[in-house]
Amino acid sequence: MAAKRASPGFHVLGVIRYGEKARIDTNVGFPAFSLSMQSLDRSDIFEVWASPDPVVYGEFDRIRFAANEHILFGGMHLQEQEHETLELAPYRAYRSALELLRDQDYPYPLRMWNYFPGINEEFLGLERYQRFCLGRYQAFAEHGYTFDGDLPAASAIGIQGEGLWVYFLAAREPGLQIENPRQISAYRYPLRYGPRSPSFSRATLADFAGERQLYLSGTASIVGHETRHRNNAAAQIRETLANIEAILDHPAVNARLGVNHLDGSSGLKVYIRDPADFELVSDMLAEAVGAECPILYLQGDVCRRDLMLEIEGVIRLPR
Ligand code: 3EB
Repeated sequence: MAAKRASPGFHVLGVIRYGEKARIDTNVGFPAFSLSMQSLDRSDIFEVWASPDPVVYGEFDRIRFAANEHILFGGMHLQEQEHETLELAPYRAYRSALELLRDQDYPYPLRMWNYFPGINEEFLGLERYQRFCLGRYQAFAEHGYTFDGDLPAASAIGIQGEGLWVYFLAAREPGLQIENPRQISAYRYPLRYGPRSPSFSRATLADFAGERQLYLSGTASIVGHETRHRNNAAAQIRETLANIEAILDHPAVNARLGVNHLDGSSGLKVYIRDPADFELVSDMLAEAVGAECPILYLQGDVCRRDLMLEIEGVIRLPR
């Protein structure tokens, strides 16, 4: 997220803005995407991934990317094709992304973001989120990624507009896949959640360029594999915070990061399904999280119908 510390240099890897009109900004030299998601606090905070070291830029297939000697940032937009069901879009997107990573030698995806419309709509017996999971799973499997060691942290959120947006960070060196002891790993969810499980980790811990970064994902109000607190936003927030705490308390995370509170070293993105819940969520987070922690509040549909919100985050600390 937005780099706050003064660094020796400031080179842009990529920028994501949130607003009305979705587009790829081709007038700038770096990958820049605007997604159609409403900012609930009307802020115009946007997301900047920056590098202290010089960056090279490129294009591959439909991907615009930027890389320094440690990490690669890339992003793309794929239209859905007529006469096809949704899963082909994530399948193609992930195949391209994984080919790019192999080609450029950043084979370890750390963090992936996925946005597409109608995530909870059903078509021919499967929810679009389940179809998304089919395509993503297939691409990871074909590229030889294992599901209990190689999966990135991820978000899959329903937005306005058309087509599938995917952006990602990957590294030359592997990150550490972290799972949450309070939750069944998503890649081991029972079949009733869909024919192919969601391919993401609860968090990834990565080291590069003198920094340690933790990417938090999939912290929504799920315990075991079940949604808790249907129709109770306050209780879902508390459960989500308990899930975040469990990740921070994870022995590997605790030993290498030693953070037990979200503060100025963190940045959060909060997706809220119903804008009417914004005030409650932001009040409760203001109490739970240090005031120095930047938070981006967005209207987004979480991938399970009964989940009212989801919090993702990045924590960065000097090593
Ligand atoms: C869950 O645990 C919550 O499919 O990439 C959260 C974060 C969720 C990421 C994904 C799904 C994803 O199933 C939903």
